[in-house]
Amino acid sequence: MKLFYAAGASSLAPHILLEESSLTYVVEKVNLDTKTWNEGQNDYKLINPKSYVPALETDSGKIITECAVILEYIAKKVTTRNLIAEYDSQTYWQQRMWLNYIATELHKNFISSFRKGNWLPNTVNSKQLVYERVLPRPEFIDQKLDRKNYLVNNRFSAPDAYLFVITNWIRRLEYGFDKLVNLESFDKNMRKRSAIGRVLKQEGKAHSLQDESN
Ligand SMILES: N[C@@H](CCC(=O)N[C@@H](CS)C(=O)NCC(=O)O)C(=O)O
Repeated sequence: MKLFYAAGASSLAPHILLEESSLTYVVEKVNLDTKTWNEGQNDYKLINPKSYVPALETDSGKIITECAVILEYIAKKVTTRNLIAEYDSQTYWQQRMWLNYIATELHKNFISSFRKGNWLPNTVNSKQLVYERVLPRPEFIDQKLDRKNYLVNNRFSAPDAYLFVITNWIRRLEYGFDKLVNLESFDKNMRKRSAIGRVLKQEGKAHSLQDESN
């Protein structure tokens, strides 16, 4: 499998899940400014015409996009790790609800309406606006976590990898975890996982959020 990613973007979630699994995979870094990959030689829109990451090329050559769908695809490929439960079990639907909630209520709400493309906010004003729009959702998750380390049945599964993207963004945007103590300990706990340490090291520095309004 081949994962198309950008450092620190939502593609971090499938990258983590691949590293947690025993699956063989490679990663391809996408330049989201030029929409190219392979050191600027290949047109990324030929991989994903929606022009954002993540995209996954499967072993049979299919291209799958949309973060939550890619996570489910990877999780289902691994039979030994319980990364997603059996279809139609109560646990499966809980996991599906979290994946959808994170995709629609958190991931997209973090996007700044003042920046071109799907970018995180980068000005004082847009950061504040996004904070007000987003905060009720992390507060809801914080209550649900209630001192547990993981979202479902207190064991690591696909939605946790996605939630980590969000806590990583809360850090990156310097919002702080004042009202989000359970999410802060979730974030700390996830950082202790060796797979996550390896992925963060491999991806390196995330795209700059330098304030362009100055
Ligand atoms: N609906 C997509 C959204 C993906 C998305 O927003 N990707 C961002 C990074 S987190 C991106 O590639 N933005 C660059 C752009 O749109 O130019 C999904 O769930 O995968």
